[in-house]
Amino acid sequence: MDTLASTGSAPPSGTAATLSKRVAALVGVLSVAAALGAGHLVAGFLDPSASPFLAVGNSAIDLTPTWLKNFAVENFGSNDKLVLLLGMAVVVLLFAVTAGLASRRRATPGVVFACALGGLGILAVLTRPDLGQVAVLAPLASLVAAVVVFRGLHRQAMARLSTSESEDPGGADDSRRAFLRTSTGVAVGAGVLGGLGQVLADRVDVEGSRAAIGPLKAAVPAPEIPPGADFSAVGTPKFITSNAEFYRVDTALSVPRLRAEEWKLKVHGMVAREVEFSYADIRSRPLVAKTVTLTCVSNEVGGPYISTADFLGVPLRDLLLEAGVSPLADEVFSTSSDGWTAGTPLDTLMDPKRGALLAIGMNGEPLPVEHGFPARMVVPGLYGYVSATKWLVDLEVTTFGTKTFYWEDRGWARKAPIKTQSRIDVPRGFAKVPAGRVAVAGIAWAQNTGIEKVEVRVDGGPWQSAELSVEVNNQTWRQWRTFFQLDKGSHRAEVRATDRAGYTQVEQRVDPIPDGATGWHASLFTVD
Ligand SMILES: Nc1nc2c(c(=O)[nH]1)N[C@H]1C(S)=C(S)[C@@H](COP(=O)(O)O)O[C@H]1N2
Ligand SMILES: [Mo]
Repeated sequence: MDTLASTGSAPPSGTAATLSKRVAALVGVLSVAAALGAGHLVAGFLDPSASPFLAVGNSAIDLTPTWLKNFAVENFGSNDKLVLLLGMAVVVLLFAVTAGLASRRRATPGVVFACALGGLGILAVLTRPDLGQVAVLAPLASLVAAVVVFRGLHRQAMARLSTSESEDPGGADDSRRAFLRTSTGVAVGAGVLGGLGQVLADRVDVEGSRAAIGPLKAAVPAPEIPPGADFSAVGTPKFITSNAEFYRVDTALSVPRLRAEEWKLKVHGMVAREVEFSYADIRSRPLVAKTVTLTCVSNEVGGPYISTADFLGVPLRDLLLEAGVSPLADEVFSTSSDGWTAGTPLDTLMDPKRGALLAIGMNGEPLPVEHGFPARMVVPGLYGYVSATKWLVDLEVTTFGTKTFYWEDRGWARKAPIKTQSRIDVPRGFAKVPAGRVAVAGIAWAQNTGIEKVEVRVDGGPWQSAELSVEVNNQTWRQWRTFFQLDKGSHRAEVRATDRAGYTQVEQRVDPIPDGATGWHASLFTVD
């Protein structure tokens, strides 16, 4: 059966009709727009992350080689996802234009392109850990829309050509108008479908659920932050990072939307009995508040991925005790609603002094959506990628190596305690400061061990002990400041911290991968 548009609307014999580049490209672009719109609509019904564009983006994130991911995080920071989406949009646009240009005579190449793009979406959806089989309907809808629209528009464009070459000028106008009408219709339709899909995707009213929670009260409040806990007056961060300023690192292209009302946490695996907790179960327990500094393993020396908050929740230890963990187990494998995973040493979670939390509150509010609403893990002293699972839905008690977790699969260490580190916040690199007594200040951290001493030197001179801020607890950062009398010119300050275990930071720089950066932070600045 040959139903190709080009044969169905063959030009007058003798002339091989060829679409103009502009029209051909337009046919390609409109078909892809229709495909994205249709896929987004179907995904809106099924699962927003089944939208082919998002699914392909998420797969791209998971498949990105580690060096490229690090490059993206380093250079674009929290904008890395925006950059990815824009990059994908450009690639898709180029793809669409190419598909159109390849089909100036016959529709077949474009149909092949459409099938390839649809196939990519299907593959992406099928391999997402968080999507069921039905979700494949979304990229399937895209594929069908792409093929139907491409062939339809192509046929009309060809018809327009053949009539314009015929002797009937009225017919040429009619077919030009018809093509214009269809193109406009497709463009508007794609927008409407996509918009509807977005409305459907947003119908999970997560902000409503969050707002309905009301005040969360701590049975065991965190001690007040004492005066003198930070040196923000000279330019270090405030001791508590506001929720809006708290660093954010995750692989989620669209933030998971979970409602507290439907949320459940399952604890299973090597346990005496499987248990399941609802949000109401958790919040009706005595809630414990704790001030903790979270740190990302990807943080470069001097980097920004460190913040401190008051977290509120229940000890993970209690939940694990209720399930009854096997003495043979040594790992808790946690999974988020979007299929991200982490592996945490069981003994760390069972240590009452460590006080790891299933957190539902952050700085006096329910967890913000981007920080894991309704519930996440907070484990003092471990980098986030092995412990701080957001949008947590599943805890499996198991042994290390039985399954491998997200970043372990990508070359990062299986175990990752936070390394003792320090950072100079003032003077910032390349800052200009007035001559005289110059404040050098910043932060240091050695979660779960505590900071003993911070030393600073300028221009390779003698190390000078800095004044330390009032300690809040050993699971948070400690701030420091000191002063130097400096002449005009450029200067270089360096810092090194010593923790309570007696370890002093070494100068040698090591990259974040596989288990965290080391090295002294230095700041080059000018006095004038
Ligand atoms: N579901 C999920 N949880 C996650 C991640 C993620 O990608 N997905 N990233 C982890 C990493 S690497 C870090 S450093 C912390 C960051 O938590 P924050 O974004 O609240 O600062 O979350 C952890 N929890
Ligand atoms: Mo991280």
